[in-house]
Amino acid sequence: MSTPQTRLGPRSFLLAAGALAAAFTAAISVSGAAHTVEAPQPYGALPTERQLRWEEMEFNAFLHFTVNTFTDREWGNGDEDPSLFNPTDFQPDAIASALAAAGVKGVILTAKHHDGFCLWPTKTTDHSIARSSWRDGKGDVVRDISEAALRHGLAFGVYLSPWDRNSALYGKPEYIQMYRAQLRELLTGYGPIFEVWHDGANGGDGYYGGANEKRAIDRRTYYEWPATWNLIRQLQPGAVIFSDVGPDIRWVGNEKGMAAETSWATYDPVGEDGGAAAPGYVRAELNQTGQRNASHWLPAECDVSIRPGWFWHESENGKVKTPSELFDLYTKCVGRGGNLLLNVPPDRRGQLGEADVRTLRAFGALLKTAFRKNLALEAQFSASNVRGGSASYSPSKLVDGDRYTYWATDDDVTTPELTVDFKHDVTFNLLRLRENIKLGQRIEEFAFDSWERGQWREIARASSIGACRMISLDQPVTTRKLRLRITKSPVAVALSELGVYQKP
Ligand code: FUL
Repeated sequence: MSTPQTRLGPRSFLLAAGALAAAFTAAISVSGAAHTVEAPQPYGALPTERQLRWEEMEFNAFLHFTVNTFTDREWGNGDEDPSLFNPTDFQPDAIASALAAAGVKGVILTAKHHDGFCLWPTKTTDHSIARSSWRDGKGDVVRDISEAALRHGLAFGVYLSPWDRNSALYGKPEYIQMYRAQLRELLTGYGPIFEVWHDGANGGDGYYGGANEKRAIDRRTYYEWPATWNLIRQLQPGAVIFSDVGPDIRWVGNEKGMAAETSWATYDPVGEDGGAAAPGYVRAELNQTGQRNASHWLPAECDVSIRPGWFWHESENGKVKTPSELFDLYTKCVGRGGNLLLNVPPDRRGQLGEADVRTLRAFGALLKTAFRKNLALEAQFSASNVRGGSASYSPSKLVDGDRYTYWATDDDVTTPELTVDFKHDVTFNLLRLRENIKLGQRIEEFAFDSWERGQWREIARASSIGACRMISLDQPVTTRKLRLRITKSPVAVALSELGVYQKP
């Protein structure tokens, strides 16, 4: 008896081969399709979820407001009479609305500055708003600002100065308990907190409950920071913690509102003596640049005031920064991978000054106009390499408005080029790039060229990219074609945005 196989004639074989071929073609098109090309491996230190949310904010505001507003000082001594705090016409909604108009995403209030005066009715000390004449001691500025922020779509954060020049306990272990109790009140009583801010000014002269002396503390050990940060994690797991050394966000190392030209998001802070670092005890010059290939994702926040001082002073009413000065800072901070924290101090009425509000509104309008139209949206891209030839990693991802979809190259292609053909002449003076930072900070150097008189001319060259890199050109460029060259990267690229803009 013959077996079934031996009964197959030549015609059946052809049919089978055809079916096999069809199956094979299907397999090819599946493997060429989006999901089967493996994503690049992440590189180096990576941001946490809470850091990603913070990176997406880019621009936040600071409100410095306390007894100093009424004494015309920058640092109160701690012996101020609480009744001094008495805003005549506090308007939290007007403040929040002016900040929102500027494009701010979150607002951080000085709940307590170095003078120790608490802007909420704390149970930890009677040096607070409860003893002020304002609203017969029944007011709560933390509550009012946090609620106004919510109404205007802004996230809310708190600044709680570790240094307290009022407290008799400062310098003793008991003060740390008091500081943590204050944090507990702030982090449990006022809704979600997006950022907790610890400044680095620590110890020195003060009132200290009447002792009027100098109290030095060891900035590395006194505050037992890790335990305090754990408490914050427990109470507000979504909040990022800012200080000179993180653990989530690092101070940029200056108060000018700008990061260094090359500023890495990765950083391992170094103490003044070259050993362990702590808030108030760090090599600030390194904070400006971060470090390539450090072991922590620790992006920079650039704090700066819209006026010379952090608090409101009548004498500085004519010294408010202009919208174009703010735009310049924005490109040197947000455009170097940092977040801008712009301080706008309320005055003795409890409102922002007229000039400050004008600047905020004009700056917001300037931002909107500058980024209204990405000229690359209608351009045609051609890349020297696309990962696995897959549509999932095509350069079209650079203009889809999503920070986490990206143009990627094959693993062995680390210096690709991308040509952007606008199909007609366009004029621009501002370029923006983003990496998909979920895969780390990858690219080390890149350059842009414009097509002029039949050849490429280099118009910019820079280094770190990360969450955002802006290139502001001194002269506008008019061209039909732009080329991006990645000139140094240890691994395949994962770029998520290319923006080409004409700022007015
Ligand atoms: C510093 C403080 O000493 C200033 O008064 C201000 O609050 C600034 C933002 O942080 O450490």
